[in-house]
Amino acid sequence: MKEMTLDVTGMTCGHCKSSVEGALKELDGVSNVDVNLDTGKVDVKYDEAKVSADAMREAVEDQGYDVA
Ligand SMILES: [Cu+2]
Repeated sequence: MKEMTLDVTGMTCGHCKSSVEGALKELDGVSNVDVNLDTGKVDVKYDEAKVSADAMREAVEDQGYDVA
């Protein structure tokens, strides 16, 4: 299990938070998502054998947010 932090911009409210959380949790291999709205930091625990950092980035971008 690996951990990484995504820097997400454009999240402003609880709805944004749940969109991002939901999109990441839907990915096979992602086991935990922790979104901090104030900082835009999204901590993700994931299985690197099942999901790549790029796939997670894309999932967030598909929701309309930017990942640094
Ligand atoms: Cu929002």
